[in-house]
Amino acid sequence: MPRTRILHISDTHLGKRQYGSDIRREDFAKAFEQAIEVAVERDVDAVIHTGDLFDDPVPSLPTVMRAADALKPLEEHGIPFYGIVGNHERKNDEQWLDLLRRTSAAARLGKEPTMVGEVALYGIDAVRPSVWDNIDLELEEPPAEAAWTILCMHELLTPLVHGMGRVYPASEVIDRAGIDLDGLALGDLHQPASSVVDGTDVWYASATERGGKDQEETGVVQLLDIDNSGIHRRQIELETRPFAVFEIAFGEDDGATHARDVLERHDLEGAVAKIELSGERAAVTANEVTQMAREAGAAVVSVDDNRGRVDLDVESIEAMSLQGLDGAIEEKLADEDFSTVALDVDQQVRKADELDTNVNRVADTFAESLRDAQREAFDDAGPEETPEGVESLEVDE
Ligand SMILES: [Mn+2]
Repeated sequence: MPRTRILHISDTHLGKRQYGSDIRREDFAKAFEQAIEVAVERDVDAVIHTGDLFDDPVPSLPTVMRAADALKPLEEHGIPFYGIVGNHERKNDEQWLDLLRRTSAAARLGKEPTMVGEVALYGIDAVRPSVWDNIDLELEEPPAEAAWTILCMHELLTPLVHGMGRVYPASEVIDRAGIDLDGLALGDLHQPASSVVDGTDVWYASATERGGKDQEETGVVQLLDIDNSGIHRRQIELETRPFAVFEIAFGEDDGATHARDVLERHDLEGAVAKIELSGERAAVTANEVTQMAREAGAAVVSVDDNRGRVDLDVESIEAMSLQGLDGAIEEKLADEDFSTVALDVDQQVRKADELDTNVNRVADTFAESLRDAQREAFDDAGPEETPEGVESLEVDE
């Protein structure tokens, strides 16, 4: 078969004003533009984007226009851009990707194959957790000329991801797809990861920019080189803004001088400075630290002031039987008229032992459930909606 090259990018989160910063919004746009440049320079046969093109279900007009502009070089070079819809940008009916599709800048992948050379590409948009068990994931058979098959999804799957809220086994996806899958190209995890599951190559592309201080391996894209011998993947790094993530611990007598000393030990020039203040409440404010970091050259500064936190008396809580504690909470909850979403959030917070390590992820999931519930209640739910009609709101086939 002829060689086919596909650039896999994901989680570009266009429009994200990280830490409330316009500079960061610009960084996210630039990372996407760089990824497109890579596609043009390497003259790939297609680009696949596995979701969260936009950070928000309602991106601003300038953000949408910037995305359309960024895609122009692909059009000029005849390189198709194929996408699926991620959980961040998902709307109930038409998607932003549909708008870009109308300008012929982009196309959506679906359960029917899209051929690039002899590679059959498929895509399934991010699935709402509430319909995961029942949704049809079965793909159409590939045509006879297809030598390889790749499915694009935006989900957190084991064994590549653990303990991050709702995760599903990759083996289940491969099984439910119902065809012989050679590759499962994934988005949603903001770091690269790969594995082989039941003979299928499974991998995450990573985000193109760093979405949080704990995402250390972002800013990369994956170049897929597909020939007779299989799907070969090469990671290409983008140039992204450096992060300086550190803590300033204050003792009782520490003040501005101490803060300055710690700041001096880090290279902040042009960086995103993500600083945690810990220890004693001292005679220097978070604002002053922000100012100092700016003076030291940081382009973007975000300070978490965690000084003077009172630790919970764990022993006295443990002394109360946990069973009794849960029982007491259930009793109180039963007295209140909470929505199912609220109760679901409560349940998950109380039973999640992974909360400590993945607060952001869990918060993300909650934000998503809340948004979904909000939309079901107020938005463009449409006439076909029934009380259990979540399925009717599901993405296009
Ligand atoms: Mn994402």
